[in-house]
Amino acid sequence: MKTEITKLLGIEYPIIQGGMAWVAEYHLAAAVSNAGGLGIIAAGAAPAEWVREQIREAKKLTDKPFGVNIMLMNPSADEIAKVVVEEGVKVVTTGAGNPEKYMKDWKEAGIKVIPVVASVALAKRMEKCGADAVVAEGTEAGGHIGELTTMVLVPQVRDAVSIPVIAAGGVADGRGMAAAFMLGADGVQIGTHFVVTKECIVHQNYKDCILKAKDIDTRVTGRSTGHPVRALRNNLTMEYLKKEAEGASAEELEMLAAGGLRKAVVDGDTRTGSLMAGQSAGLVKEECTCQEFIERITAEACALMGKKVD
Ligand code: TUI
Repeated sequence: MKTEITKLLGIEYPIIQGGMAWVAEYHLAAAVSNAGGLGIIAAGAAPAEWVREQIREAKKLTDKPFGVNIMLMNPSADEIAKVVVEEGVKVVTTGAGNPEKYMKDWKEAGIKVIPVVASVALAKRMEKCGADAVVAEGTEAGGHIGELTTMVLVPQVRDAVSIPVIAAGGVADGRGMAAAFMLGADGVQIGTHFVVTKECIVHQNYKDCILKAKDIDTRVTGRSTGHPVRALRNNLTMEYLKKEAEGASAEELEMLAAGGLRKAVVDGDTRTGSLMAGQSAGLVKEECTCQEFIERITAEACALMGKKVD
């Protein structure tokens, strides 16, 4: 299936994997790239040397292109920005901020830069400073989110920029993928469904929670601090929302959530861990390999669009 995104990145399917902190390590990234998508290692809040190690491990498992996601609130973002250049990473995606100050170095190194944006203004700014494409991520997504839905964000970003657009937030099957193309996207970024793939190393309890989730089972915490995060409803999100309603300070809220993602991913603590997931969790029905998932969703999308997979 050829689109501007498969051409830009030299991949087989226009599917990139979301840069999910703790979840998206080298096993998942290599599996997605080997299956013909673009796998991504998420730096999350990790130190730069961890990221370097992950890149080296991924290279042992795949000779296909893969990317690194840099979460710009990470205090080590400056160092990680250098590591991706030193290690010859082909693609960088960024989240939770504006990557403008790194752009010159990355472009000089020949890196394809794809910022994740949640607004038209940032998409335009990213095009102006040399981004190769943007991910337009709607509020249906998991983790740190913006306000606009995928349905309204993607076509407005499409109209505002000439570079390729990748739709994210709410895509978990062929219908969502086909819809993304109808909205003007050239590809999709998928997070939540990749959490339940066989190659993903998260604790089985986390996968089971996504598989069991219904349409209304996510909650958004952190609106009061300006850092909204979507995760599956559990003891942590309920406690957090209660404290927010009571007017708790940012420090108190931070203490409550500290280490939550690690607890969910590594320890399988589904009560007090942060089970970040998008609203598409309700569409995720079974664990499968990355290859099975990518082939299925592409075939479904092509059937809906009346296209043959080539
Ligand atoms: O970055 C994400 N999703 C994430 S990052 C993350 S790590 C984390 N862990 C614990 C607490 C909080 C975060 C989990 N999920 N998605 C991409 C994304 N970027 N969504 C929204 C944005 C965004 C928002 C505002 C990008 C830029 C922005 O403003 C930039 C500016 O300066 O104008």
